[in-house]
Amino acid sequence: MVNLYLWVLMSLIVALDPPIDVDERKWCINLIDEISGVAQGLKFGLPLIIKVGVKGLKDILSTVDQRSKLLIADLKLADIGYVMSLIVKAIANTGVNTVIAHAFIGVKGALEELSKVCKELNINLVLVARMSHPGASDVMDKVFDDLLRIVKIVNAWGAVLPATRPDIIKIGRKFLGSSIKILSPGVGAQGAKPGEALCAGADYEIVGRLITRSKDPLGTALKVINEQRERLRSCRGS
Ligand code: BMP
Repeated sequence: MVNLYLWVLMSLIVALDPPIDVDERKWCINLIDEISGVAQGLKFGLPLIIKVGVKGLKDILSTVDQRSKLLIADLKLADIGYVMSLIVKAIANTGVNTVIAHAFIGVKGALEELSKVCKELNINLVLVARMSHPGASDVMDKVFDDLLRIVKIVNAWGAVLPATRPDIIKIGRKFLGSSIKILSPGVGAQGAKPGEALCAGADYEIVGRLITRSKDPLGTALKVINEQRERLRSCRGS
């Protein structure tokens, strides 16, 4: 088996969603400085991007020294293809290499166009197929097969599936095969334990508040990695 430790080291994505009452630029740069050595990816969402803008995001990303990392703009795009393409083009020169859009908007006139633009810009496209909060069952569960089908038709680089529902990750992995990455949020603050999503077939676990709101973000990130490794060891054997 591939070295479990190395594999786990490549599985943590930290979600940087600054609280409302901080200097978000400083907050992000300090956290990146502290944890980026142990995180394979950093996810920047709308709470940050709305506040600092595209230029601010570019400044923040210029402090990340390893370009091999996943630098994700979590835009949760859900619009017509023309508008989503404008948004991705506007953010492309910040240094992000991955964007997130919703699968439910469908292919024609929307995701097919977005996917083409992402390919031209060398940006990974990740589609949300099922969210991590309890209310995702109101609609998303009813159309989950369709959402997975869309991820496959678009040939997205990755899919978001919930760490809070390992059963759903297992179904997603079976349907999507091994070439589409699975990114799983919901670890820590939303209740999933580190490693549970990896055991169910995810490639990455997205962790936000558990790490970013901790008094010791690096120590907590290392604990998460350790717990991921322990859980993987017991679910897969080492
Ligand atoms: P936290 O670990 O603090 O709960 O953060 C989870 C992150 O993952 C947030 O940035 C959120 O936007 C994102 N996310 C989620 O929680 N559930 C989803 O289904 C999709 C997400 O992108």
